[in-house]
Amino acid sequence: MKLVLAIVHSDDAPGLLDALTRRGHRATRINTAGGFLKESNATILLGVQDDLVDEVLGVIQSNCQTRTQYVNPLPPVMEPGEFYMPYPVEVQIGGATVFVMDVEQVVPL
Ligand code: 2BA
Repeated sequence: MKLVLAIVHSDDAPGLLDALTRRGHRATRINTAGGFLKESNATILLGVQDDLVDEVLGVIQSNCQTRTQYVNPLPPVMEPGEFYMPYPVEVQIGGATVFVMDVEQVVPL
């Protein structure tokens, strides 16, 4: 068994969970936030049989869009008299960031 951990955009999470559960996959959503943008995202956890991992990855891929966002970078450390003109930087977010890990044991207590 594998643990699939997918970090997705909050707007994509409800549709993704519907698509996964419709196909009989079990999933848990945790509301999380990105370390860089500090914006809400969602982390979806799935315990998946090895032969179903590719199917799950396909469902994630078809339900999660890539987005472009502009952020203002943190200003650099300035010396007195120096001038800094901030300008927005484009970042590409997701589809999804997915980690697939081996599961040693599942213990339903
Ligand atoms: P954030 O950390 O808020 O990052 C949002 C997007 O900002 C990233 O999109 C990436 O395009 C950009 N970005 C992140 N760190 C950057 C940096 N140091 N310099 C320049 N640009 C940077 P994604 O790569 O698609 O990541 C989306 C979200 O997935 C991330 O939100 C974070 O919550 C999670 N994530 C991505 N890679 C991760 C990793 N290796 N470990 C843990 N979480 C990760």
